[in-house]
Amino acid sequence: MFNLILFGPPGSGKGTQSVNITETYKLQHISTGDLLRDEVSRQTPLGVEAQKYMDQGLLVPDEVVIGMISSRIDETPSARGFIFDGFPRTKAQAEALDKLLEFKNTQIHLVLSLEVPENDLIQRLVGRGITSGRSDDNEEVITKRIKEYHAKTAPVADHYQSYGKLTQIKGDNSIEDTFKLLSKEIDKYLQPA
Ligand code: B4P
Repeated sequence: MFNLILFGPPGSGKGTQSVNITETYKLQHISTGDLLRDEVSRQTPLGVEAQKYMDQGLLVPDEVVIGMISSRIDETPSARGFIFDGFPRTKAQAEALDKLLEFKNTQIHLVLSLEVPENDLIQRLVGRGITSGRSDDNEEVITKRIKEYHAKTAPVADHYQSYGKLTQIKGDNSIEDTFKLLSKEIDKYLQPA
């Protein structure tokens, strides 16, 4: 089993690149953003709770997200591996994920961190907001999301750096060129399926 975290600030391209990686390497894709938006659209009790945070550009509480991840991993016990997209986003989530995987006799093998200048992030997300209708893609909320990233999510990189698992990837090239850089790193562990 090979487990990968795709890491980076809002709009760095985690979701975009996860699609390519999932197809090429046949990994199971787990996006907490997608899972939460699905709960919101179905207006489940979890979704109603999560929406209050997401609409303000804040992170959803750790216990909500960790529970969701745990059941998703259990759904596909025979997976070739997982790609975690947008998770973990806090040090508490990272520690919970490490424990969860240890319990399943596996671990995170690689963390690829997409590096994109802040101006590009804002431009991309404002652009996405025009077409996606996402309530968190307007300039005021985007600024809050980036602030939340620096305060709570950036320390996750240090956590994996301390285990020698973090590799930084230049993320402001085209989608295709960024994918090539990511693939070069993944190929060291796993061949395309
Ligand atoms: P997410 O859904 O994870 O999304 P994101 O950070 O906004 O974007 P991503 O990095 O995936 O960018 P994308 O590829 O779409 O989070 C949304 C919210 O959910 C959070 O704010 C939080 O409230 C909540 N949440 C999620 N996970 C959580 C967790 N673990 N704990 C607590 N709360 C959580 O790309 C963005 C745009 O850029 C797209 O339009 C794309 O087309 C474009 N783009 C991508 N790559 C490009 C490139 N190379 N060049 C030009 N444009 C590019």
